[in-house]
Amino acid sequence: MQSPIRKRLLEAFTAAEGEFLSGQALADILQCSRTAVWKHMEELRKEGFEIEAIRKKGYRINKITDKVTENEIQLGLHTNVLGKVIHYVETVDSTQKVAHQLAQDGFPEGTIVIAEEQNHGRGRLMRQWHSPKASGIWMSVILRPNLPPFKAPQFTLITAAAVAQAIADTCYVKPEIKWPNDILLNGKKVTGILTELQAESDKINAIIIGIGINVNHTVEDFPKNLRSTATSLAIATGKKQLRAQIVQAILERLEAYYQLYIEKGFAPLKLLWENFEVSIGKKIIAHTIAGSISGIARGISEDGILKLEDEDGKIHEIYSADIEVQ
Ligand code: BT5
Repeated sequence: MQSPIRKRLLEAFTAAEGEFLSGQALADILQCSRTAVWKHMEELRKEGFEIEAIRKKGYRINKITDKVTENEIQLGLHTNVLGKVIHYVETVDSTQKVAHQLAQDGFPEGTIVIAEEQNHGRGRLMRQWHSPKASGIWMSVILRPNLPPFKAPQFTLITAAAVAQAIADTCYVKPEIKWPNDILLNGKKVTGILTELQAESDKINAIIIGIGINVNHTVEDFPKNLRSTATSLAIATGKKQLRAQIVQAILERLEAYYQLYIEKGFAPLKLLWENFEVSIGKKIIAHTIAGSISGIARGISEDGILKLEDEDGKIHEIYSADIEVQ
């Protein structure tokens, strides 16, 4: 984990919004010597940050590399809770697994786990999630809402709306959400969301939200069986994207949407989600564990449950399924 002094240093540069900070000002903020400040700046330089150091003006951090370390994410992150504790690992089996452990160990709300690579990234129903090195965002977020467990599925939709908006803001494309947990670009999956729970019968202890985004993959980076259904932000936009910047945008959006949800309930979030949704009003097949039902998607309830009208006009409430839009 990052040292508290490093954290304060990056917070100071975030607050400076690209302006120079003098060695003395930094020494005062961090309560250390100017030599110690210089040492910290050198360490950041070694990690790949571009540091400008000008006599009488001080330091400025100009550029970030395309890594998703604590430092990269923290520099320029404007949140109060989400991402205040960042657990970065190069390689991991699944960030979900690590986040579950941290949640059990009492790590606070807003803690994130992020990895360059996952060996056993997972989707729903223990499906595999392809998570190769350095090309995607493989992240889990711990939230601790004071709510009953049946509200948890709403968090998939809140997260989908936040991630879709963050992608739109950083990559200038309009993603589409397919209920409940897919985000698509040009009809192909760019993001999957996995919401898991630690709860007692009437109370959530922690929600672990897994977010997987294909960022800089080329078509060849996907295994053959995914090439016709998966895409990346780089493929869709024609250029490489900075992962840390997207992570920051997601954390900022998710924090704002989460706060809105706690204050006003699901209704405003439903509207934000519907901005990006593509299957409502269309003929769909819902593949559930109990079998498949086809009909027209009539929308979602105030609790985030999909309403599907079959040929006889009967409305089915779908809690979890894979949706095929026809
Ligand atoms: C999901 O499941 O879409 C949820 C994916 C969540 C992944 C994140 S990464 C960070 C965190 N740590 C984890 O271990 N997981 C979370 P589902 O709707 O079940 O979709 C899984 C299906 O998507 C697979 O069966 C494949 O068909 C397909 N798939 C696998 N990897 C993919 C990828 N990288 N891009 C697009 N589709 C993929």
